[in-house]
Amino acid sequence: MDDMLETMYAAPGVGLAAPQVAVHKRVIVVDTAKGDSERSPIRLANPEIVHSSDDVAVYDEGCLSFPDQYAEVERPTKVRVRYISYDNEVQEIEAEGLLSTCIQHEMDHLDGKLFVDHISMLKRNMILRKMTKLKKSGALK
Ligand code: GNR
Ligand code: NI
Repeated sequence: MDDMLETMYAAPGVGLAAPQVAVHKRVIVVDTAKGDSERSPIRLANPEIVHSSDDVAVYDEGCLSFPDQYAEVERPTKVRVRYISYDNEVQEIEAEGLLSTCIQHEMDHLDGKLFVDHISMLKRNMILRKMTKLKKSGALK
């Protein structure tokens, strides 16, 4: 799990899900602390959303799985998430803002979903075409 944190900080990213690094576990890590302030990672195993707000917020999301591609994604503003903590305790966290967006984005990865699954087909195809081009040009693996 600490390898996941290092990968996330190195990226750099504000979140990482185990499947992104070929680990087949329902584990995500997030750290939405800004800039060079102290690291404040949260490690969540088996995260479950126990409540989502009815109101939604739009965030310009990126993903390590789609380098340099961004799109506005609408998600519930607040979520209450139950998870197993690093010390094996059942815990709940109430998240809003970037943390909320990030946890929902990472939880999607656990189910093989990506942020492009939340946007219009037109925008998704634009991003997928750009990715194909980048791959052909050899800029990406
Ligand atoms: O680093 C990341 N930034 C980000 C910005 C807005 C919404 C979601 C994210 S998560 C992303 C890292 C990543 O792709 N994790 O899966
Ligand atoms: Ni991602």
